[in-house]
Formats: sequence, C-alpha cells, structure tokens
Amino acid sequence: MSRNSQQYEFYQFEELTRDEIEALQAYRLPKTVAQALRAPWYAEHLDAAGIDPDTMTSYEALGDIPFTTKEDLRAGMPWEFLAVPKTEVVRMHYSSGTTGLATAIYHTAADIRRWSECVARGMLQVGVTSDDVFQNMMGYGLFTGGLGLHYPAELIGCLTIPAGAGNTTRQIEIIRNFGATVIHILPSYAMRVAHYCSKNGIDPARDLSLRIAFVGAEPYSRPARARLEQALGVKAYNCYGLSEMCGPGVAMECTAQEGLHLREDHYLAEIIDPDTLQPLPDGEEGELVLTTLTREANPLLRYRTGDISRLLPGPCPCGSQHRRIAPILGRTDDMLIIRGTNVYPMQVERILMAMPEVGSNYLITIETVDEMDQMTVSIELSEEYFTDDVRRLEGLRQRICNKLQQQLLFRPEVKLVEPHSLATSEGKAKRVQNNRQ
Ligand code: DLL
Repeated sequence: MSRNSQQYEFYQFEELTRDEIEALQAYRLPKTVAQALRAPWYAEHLDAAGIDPDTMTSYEALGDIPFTTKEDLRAGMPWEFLAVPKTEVVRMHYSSGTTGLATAIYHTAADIRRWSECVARGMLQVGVTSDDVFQNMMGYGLFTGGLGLHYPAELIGCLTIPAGAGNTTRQIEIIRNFGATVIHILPSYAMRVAHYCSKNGIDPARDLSLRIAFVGAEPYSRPARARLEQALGVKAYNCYGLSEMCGPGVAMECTAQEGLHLREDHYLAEIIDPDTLQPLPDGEEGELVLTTLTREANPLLRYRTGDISRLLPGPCPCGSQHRRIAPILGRTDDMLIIRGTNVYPMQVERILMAMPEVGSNYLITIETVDEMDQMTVSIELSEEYFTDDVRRLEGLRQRICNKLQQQLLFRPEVKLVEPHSLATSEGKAKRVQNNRQ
C-alpha cells in the first residue's frame, strides 16, 4: 500500500500559507545571522558592516547585509566559514570547481536531516511514494547529486539503488531487473541513455517501468525536456541546487511544471542586477542570491549564486505558496559577449532543441578571427535526418543560421556534424569552448 505525502510529518511545511512562510522567515533570519557570527569570516565582516542580528527581522533589513561570494568562500578555505566546532561536523562536500578552485561545505547531523527533508518534500510533491524503486544515476562522492537524493528517497521509503553515473548497459539492466520507476539523472546523460535504448531496440515507454525523472545539475531548455520525456517515457521534473546551499533541492518543479518551488522556510531568495547589485522586482531576470535560514555548520548570508533566473509572480496552480523561480538560464560567467551582444548558451539550445532535424548535442566555439569575435555552433544532426544530400543539408544549415540570427542579432557560423560525433563527458556537459585570444 502506498503512503501519501500527508503521512510524513515534515511535509506540513510544504503547506504553509504565505503569511506563515513570511513569519517563519522573519523568525529565522536573525537566528541565522547570529549563527553566522560564530564563523570567523562573518564575525569580522558583519562586525565591520555594523550588523546587529536582533534588527534582522524583515526582508528589507536583509539589504544591509553584505553579499557573500564564491571568492569569499575560497579566501576563507578551509575553516573560516565554519560556525560550529569541528567535532559537530558529520559530513563535508566539495563543490565541483568547474569555475575555479573548489570550496568545501560542512554539515551537522541536523543540517543533513533538514536537507533530506527539503528534497523529500519536492519528491513527494510530484507523487513519489514508498512503493517506488528509485535509481540514482548521478555521481556519488564529493558531488552532491548522489547523496543529495539518496537519503531523501530512503526517507520516503523507496527501494533506493545507488547506481551512480555512467555504465549505461548496467543502468538499463538494473532498471529492467529491479523495475525502477524513478530516476535522478543529468539532462545530457539522459539523452545518451535514450540513444543507447534506441540503438539496442529498447522502447523505454514499452519495455521499462520508468515514470518520473528528476533532472538537474545543469541548464536545459523546455524543448530539451520535451525530447527527454518522449525518449525515456517519463515525466521530467527540474531540480535545482548548488553545493554551497547543500546541493540539489533548493528549488524543484511541481506537477504544474510552471517554475521551480523554492523551499522558502530554509532559503531566502532575492534577485539582483549583477552589475548594480540592486534588488530587482519579481518577474525581472537577474542573479539569484540565497540566504540559508536553518543551516548550522555553514550558514551563508546573501550568497551570490551566479545563476540567472527570475522570481515568478503570482500563485502556482498546484496550490503551494512557496515562491517559484524560472528554470536557470545560465550562469553570469557563462554569458558570452559576442560583438557587443550578450549571449547565453541556453538561448541557442532553445532554438536547436525545438528542431526535429537536430540531434541531442551541440558545441559553441568562440574564436578571434581578424580581431573580431566569431561564434561557431557545431550541431549534431538527428539520426532520422542524417543524409548525404548536400543541397538538403545546406538548406537546413541556412535555416538554422537564420533562426539563430533572429535571436542573437548577429549571424553565427553553423557546422552540421554526424549524429553522436561530438565529445561527451561523464559529468556535466561542456557546451562552450572559448578559444578567444
Ligand atoms: O549541481 C547540485 C545538484 C545536483 C543540483 C543534482 C541538481 C541536481 P554544483 O556541482 O555545486 O551542485 O553546481 C551548482 O549547477 O550553480 C547551477 O549553475 C548549476 N545547476 C544546478 N542545478 C541546475 C538546474 C549541483 N536544475 C551549479 N538547472 C548551479 C540549471 C543548474 N543549472
């Protein structure tokens, strides 16, 4: 018999009213500031900024607190941000470091429990039950994608399979043998699994028992999600997070799939203009800034995530009153400035993934040619469309160039390549190669 979400005590926080959420935030913010003051870094910097935790009882007061950046975390490595004695720490994760030196984040036992409950709420919200068989196809280890969904799945009572990333033959074998119904996977890896299935005559909708995929850790567009859902016969729910904020589960999609609900009783969110650092109103795109509200070991105040999103105004059709963010468009440091135009790889992906002629992988290369920036998009063709007919290929190439030009306001070079010929990686996909001088 399946248990429903109401039977999990921690699920009640999902059902708070707007007033209750805001009251809880106002109650927790001064406590979090006081906790942060136990860390040497914040003791020094908050004192210098004249911050008194007792006055931090409103969203507006938050604006007085200085931002914390990834550079600050690096400068404070390894212990400056730790707010509890080392003996109280039970786990450490290390951020992937794709944009520079990695940083450590520490957790007490209570931090781990709260993190698990946050993620479990997101899983329950889309209908995961203790009857589900959950196969975690994300890397285990310092990366938070593995353990970050493992414990929540166990908390719900799922049969939990720590498959880890890669080895697609074995993944499919396990899905089949043990009847996995829910998976957690990187979007780029999901498309490789889909390709493996089609190459081996497996129709996931018919031959596998999958129904839900939690997909995150890297940006992907709506058309890419539609492809993934179709190819694997699942409903795919976006899951966002970052190591600095525990990991996955900061925000997750509900069944309405109209944005990702923040777990606002644990994270306070702001959107700022990354240039002026001023807060932006709901609905405007900018950098997501997060403050932890319950973390003991590593409280972070106004942490600049570097991720571009917006707070979605208005209530969600699902009824939850936790606010939503739009899917992440990219990182501030992913933004390419080409001939004076700002370009996010996701803008390119949205166009490509909506075209059935295009396969699942693409690579943007930036070079300097005659002292000018040149952007080349190498695009895999889909297997159905792959042809020797040069005229047809040239027609398609021109069509893609035109669509990209309309979006980007300059004309990139487009190269069509064979299906599955671009390099793939076990971890997060690399979409941009910057060879600019
Ligand atoms: O990627 C945590 C995670 C694991 C999230 C599994 C979701 C699922 P990091 O390795 O520290 O942590 O990388 C964090 O990845 O700042 C975003 O730029 C990006 N990212 C994470 N989730 C999404 C998403 C994990 N759903 C960085 N959409 C973040 C877009 C995402 N980007």
